[in-house]
Amino acid sequence: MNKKLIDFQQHGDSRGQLVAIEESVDVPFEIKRVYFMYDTTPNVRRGYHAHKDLKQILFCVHGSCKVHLDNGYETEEILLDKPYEGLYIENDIWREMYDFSQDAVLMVLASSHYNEADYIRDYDQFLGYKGIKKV
Ligand code: T46
Repeated sequence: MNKKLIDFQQHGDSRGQLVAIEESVDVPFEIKRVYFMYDTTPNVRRGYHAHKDLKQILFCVHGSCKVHLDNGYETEEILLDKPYEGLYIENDIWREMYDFSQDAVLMVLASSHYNEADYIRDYDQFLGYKGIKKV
């Protein structure tokens, strides 16, 4: 699976924690976009798509959520519950986000501007795009 969990440095002292993220230093791409989601409806599942050309790092900066990843051959469930931990995902991975805690804030750093044409929102198309035959 083309993904990595990255622990970013925490600059903690008696006042609390601070995490700094610098483009091309801590993050292996140019940061073109930042978005975040919060107030997620209970039991909601989001995502249900893959990207053709996008690198992203997902942080649950508050609360927790899970991410289902699927590269067409194998799946993984990742728990994000630490504000300093980032889930780096590259192209061609189907993702779904779920089990959001009520207070969850999921923040994403992305390597490109928003482009709907980069999304593959149909699972069978995703398998076809990857050249995987359905059994
Ligand atoms: C991803 C996962 C982790 C914008 O206008 N600009 C943006 O940058 C984004 C991300 C979304 N939108 C609009 C498009 C939709 O009308 O916001 C609405 C919700 O987006 P979407 O249904 O794609 O959200 P999720 O949570 O299913 O997926 C998002 C990202 O879209 C996606 O790239 O990898 O989070």
